[in-house]
Amino acid sequence: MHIDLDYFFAQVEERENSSLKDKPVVVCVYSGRTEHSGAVSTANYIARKFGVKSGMPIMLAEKILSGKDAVFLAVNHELYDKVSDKVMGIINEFGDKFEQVSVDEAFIDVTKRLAGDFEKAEEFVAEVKKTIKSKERLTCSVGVGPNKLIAKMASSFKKPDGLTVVKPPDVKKFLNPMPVGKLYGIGEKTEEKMGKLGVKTIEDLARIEVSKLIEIFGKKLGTYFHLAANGIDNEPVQDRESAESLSRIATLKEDTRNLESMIPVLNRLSEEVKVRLDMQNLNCASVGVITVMEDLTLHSKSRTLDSPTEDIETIKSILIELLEMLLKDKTDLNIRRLGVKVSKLSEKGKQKPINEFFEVKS
Ligand code: DCP
Ligand code: CA
Ligand code: CA
Repeated sequence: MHIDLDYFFAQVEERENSSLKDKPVVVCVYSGRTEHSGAVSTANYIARKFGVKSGMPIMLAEKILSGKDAVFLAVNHELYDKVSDKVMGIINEFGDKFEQVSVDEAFIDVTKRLAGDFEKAEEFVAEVKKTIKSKERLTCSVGVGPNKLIAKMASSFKKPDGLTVVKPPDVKKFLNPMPVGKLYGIGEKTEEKMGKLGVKTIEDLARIEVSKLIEIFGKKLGTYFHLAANGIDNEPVQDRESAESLSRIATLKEDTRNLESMIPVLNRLSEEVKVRLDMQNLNCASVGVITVMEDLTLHSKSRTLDSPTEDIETIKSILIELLEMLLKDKTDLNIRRLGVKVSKLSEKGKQKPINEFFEVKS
């Protein structure tokens, strides 16, 4: 099952402020160069109806929505991260296995829970949606399929507040008519290249010999395209975030060098990170403090521990020490944003860090 929250940043803003309801809402990343420069992060479905899209210049969105009583807001990542954590906690409860893939989406493996019976999916999803709606007042779109690829494509099939169940015998019927650009992993450029080969739909792609695809796209991609177009995907739902680190960052009320005033912020961020560690049954062997100074330069300090810890008090006291050291190193600048990062993550009870595989051996 793949769950993706609808127009996430904008939906959270609507939830926080009921006066936004029924108006076009555009969430923006302002670059600061001029008052209107920057890009659209996302927009609610009312704004989308007029043609506003993620990534579009803010000025263009303003033009499209002029006279439409639209509301433009700056992104508030701290809020979205907090809401995301809550929703992910809920989703986690519904899965045999849980894998968060971005701020607003996750896979859960529900094979055991539903005893492999697709007939049970609809009712189960209704329960998931109802819980997210009642606890967090948000809607999401859900896809159910025999593997991650199909579930992911199914969740974007019907939005917002959608549900699409693709049973194993229907996989081909689901994929075949779609434009090849809808296949997960195929971007505009690849779609164009495929178009030139006469491949327009996923069915066209599925019919091409794998050897020919390998010739054109190389072994890894060629094989992937062949399998994906045929609905085959054997990637398991990874029972934790595949992240190598977890971090949280906050903007201080005012720029400061006062350690005492930053300690409560450090403590709060540590607790947020700790929730994430617990959710995934992880501990950490490295703790770090991150700072963004008033001149927007980034400075950090971290410490590797002798043995992994999950103890919040240990983490908090190390962070205070690190911040003190950092302040001594950088004597001239005020701190604007403060963050906490834990890494060298490992599953509790196991010794190996999960990122060991990726580490460059010297
Ligand atoms: N996002 C962004 N810039 C982009 C795409 C996305 O800042 N180019 C942010 C804002 C989105 C969030 O990530 O709210 C999640 O991205 P999605 O692609 O899932 O898009 P939405 O949730 O906004 O909309 P949808 O209802 O289509 O899922
Ligand atoms: Ca989304
Ligand atoms: Ca998403």
